[in-house]
Amino acid sequence: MKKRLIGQVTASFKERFAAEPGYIILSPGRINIIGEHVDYNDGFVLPAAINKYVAFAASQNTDGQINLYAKDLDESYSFNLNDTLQPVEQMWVNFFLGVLQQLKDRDFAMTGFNIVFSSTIPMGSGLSSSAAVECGFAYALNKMFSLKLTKQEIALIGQKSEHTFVGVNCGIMDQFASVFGKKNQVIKLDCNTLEYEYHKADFKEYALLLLDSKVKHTHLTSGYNDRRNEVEKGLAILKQHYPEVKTFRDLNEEQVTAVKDELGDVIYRRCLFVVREIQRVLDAVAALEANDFVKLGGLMFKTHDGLSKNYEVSCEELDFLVDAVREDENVIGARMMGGGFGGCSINLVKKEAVNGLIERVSKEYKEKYNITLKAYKVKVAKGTTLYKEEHAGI
Ligand code: GAF
Repeated sequence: MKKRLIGQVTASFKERFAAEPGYIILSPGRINIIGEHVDYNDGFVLPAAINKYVAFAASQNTDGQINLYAKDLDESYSFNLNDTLQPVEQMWVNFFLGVLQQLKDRDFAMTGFNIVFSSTIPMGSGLSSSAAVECGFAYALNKMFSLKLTKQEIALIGQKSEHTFVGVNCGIMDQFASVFGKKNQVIKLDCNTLEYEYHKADFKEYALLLLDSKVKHTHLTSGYNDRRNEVEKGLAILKQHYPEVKTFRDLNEEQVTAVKDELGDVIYRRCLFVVREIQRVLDAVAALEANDFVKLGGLMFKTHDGLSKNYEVSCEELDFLVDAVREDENVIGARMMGGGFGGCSINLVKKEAVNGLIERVSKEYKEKYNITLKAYKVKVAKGTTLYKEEHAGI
């Protein structure tokens, strides 16, 4: 699949620009085992890059033009390097413009370039296709123009570009996972300090399975930014009561509950979720290290319930998908994954039961919602990489 994707962007690049691409870059989507909506709350997360990618074929040019071609959409966009950049209507273009603006702000020397890209990451499914585009593009520019950006800078540029040109105040998890992903390793990331460590993504007799509700979200129209505002308000109130507190990780459940009346029901429940979820990630890492997958799975179910009832970022279809596996003896953990309001659930399933489970849940889902479920058996893969480099001689 990876080879096919690369073959396709290469052929498309040659057809469009009558030359071999100088660079081929692969930038992966991500899963997250646990730690949802806590990256922007200074918590810990446990994501990993997966074997679904955005592939870029790229080369510098000499005429100062920037030519982008979205192969999957058959849409192109061209402009001059010296043009003033502003968000445009074609959303995919904004991922590129945002990154470029970040580099312009840093006064990096660049020339024009040509890019063709194509993706196997389903869009709007909570697998971070947008972060993969941002980071893959920043990575491509880094290589083409020898900008000497570190991996962390690439991730931060991706995040900032999402804030400024896409309008989603996302945390750092998606970009970090896409860039820092390692084969068969999950990343425990401290979103406050950006310190990270890898843990083996070996779930022994269990497989990771994603079930795509096919309910599409865009974080802009969803409540993502609203949630950020709510928890910010909550933290400000909590800090007045506990002056020693700097971030949510300094708080415990009892402290949050003691201020319940002042927080009000909604903000109280948001804050409660955050404090609990930060702790759950630490417990999950301990469970993973101890090969206690039943414990890990139990925490995933708890995360789902918190996201659904207290953080309110799930939706009926995702709740259905999680409930459909709750009592299944072959499934030890499941929850909605990513920003929410649609997208995928992530499931830990006995390897030999995966196909049967897909069949059963697909049937039930079709009956209930008349939607054809999609299932992805994902593997934990390497982060953004240069697949091929040939000096194009320009
Ligand atoms: C989205 C965001 F982009 C991430 O930063 C993160 O907040 C996630 O939702 C929820 O955990 O993917």
